[in-house]
Amino acid sequence: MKRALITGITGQDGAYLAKFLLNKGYKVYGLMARRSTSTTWRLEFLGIENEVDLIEGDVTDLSSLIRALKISEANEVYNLAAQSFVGTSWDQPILTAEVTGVGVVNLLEAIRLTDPSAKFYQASTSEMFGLIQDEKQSESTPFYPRSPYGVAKLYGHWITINYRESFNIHASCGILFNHESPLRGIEFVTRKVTDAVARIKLGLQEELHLGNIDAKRDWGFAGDYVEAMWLMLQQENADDYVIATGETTTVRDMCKIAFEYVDLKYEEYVVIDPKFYRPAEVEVLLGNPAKAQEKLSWKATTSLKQLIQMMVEADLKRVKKEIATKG
Ligand code: NAP
Ligand code: F7E
Repeated sequence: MKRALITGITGQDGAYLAKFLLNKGYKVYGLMARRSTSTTWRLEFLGIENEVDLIEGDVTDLSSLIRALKISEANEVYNLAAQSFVGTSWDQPILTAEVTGVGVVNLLEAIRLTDPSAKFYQASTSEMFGLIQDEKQSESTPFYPRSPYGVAKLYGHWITINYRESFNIHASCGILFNHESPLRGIEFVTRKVTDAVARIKLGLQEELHLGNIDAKRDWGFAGDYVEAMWLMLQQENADDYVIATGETTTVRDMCKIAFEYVDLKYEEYVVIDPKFYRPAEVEVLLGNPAKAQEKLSWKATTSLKQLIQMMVEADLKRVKKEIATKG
């Protein structure tokens, strides 16, 4: 039986990846940071909270990573842990550097010290392209990060490549473009919109305050993207891959899809609020996933419309439940 260790197992991707690996017959371990309240709601949503082994630890604490690797004896290590919200990275740049950047080298060092034959996946990001240097971003596009988060991820990206080249560790980076789901954190724009659509439709909210709705993103479904992570670690040689849909849409048009699904017009509810503008914006992202398609036979299969509808449906269900519970 193959054994996997997932850092960030309580996050959106961690939960979907855990479910995916369990379905493949893996023994799944998850590194879980200690918080004062429970963080397992996503694992519960997917019905796998009792099927994974959770090990307490933090990517900023090398000793906890060594302990987690020793307990799990993992053949595959997926590093998904991060301070992943771009907006917060300007308010907590040092924490972001320590968790999202230095956390990566901590885990790579822990692998070197325990079992260097373990395969490693690093969650790199399209945020590293930032101020884009090619119209369609691929593995050869130069990076130009625009946020402390993007800068921290760039360190994680290059240190992963460096450990592959220096120590022959099977370490791959997935440069994933935005991917969403009903398990997306509420602060990210898609989920903020689908939650608001549900609340407005059910009479609990009147307006939706947003920032730059002209920004464009290449949005896919997280459930599709975790398969690409696994595929990377099944290759004979480690490498880096862009994972994207190859289509880009404005926040405005994404809103339109969400509101229209419940027969509402976004123009009547969206209020532009400067509070949500960022000190430096990534205006447009559009990925070229040709390499992943050719080498991994991977392709995104969920359209943005299907994704947003799935998210609105899930939020309608949640909000109805909330109303019923409150009486
Ligand atoms: P997420 O929902 O924000 O999950 C982040 C996870 O990291 C959570 O489980 C969180 O634990 C954990 N974490 C935070 N600080 C930690 C620490 N110091 N030690 C250990 N664990 C810690 O993110 P996601 O959307 O699933 O994304 C997964 C990874 O892919 C992240 O690295 C993200 O930066 C990257 N990525 C995401 C996207 C995207 O569009 N979703 C695109 C490209 C790359 P708590 O639950 O306790 O907070
Ligand atoms: O913003 C604009 C905002 O926060 C998308 C993370 O998973 O993907 C994610 O980062 C766009 C930006 O995601 C609001 O300015 C407008 O242009 O949903 P987001 P992100 O910043 O693209 C990358 C690939 C990651 O790696 C990250 O971890 O939407 N926008 N108005 C808004 N964004 C938010 N959050 N809230 C607004 O009110």
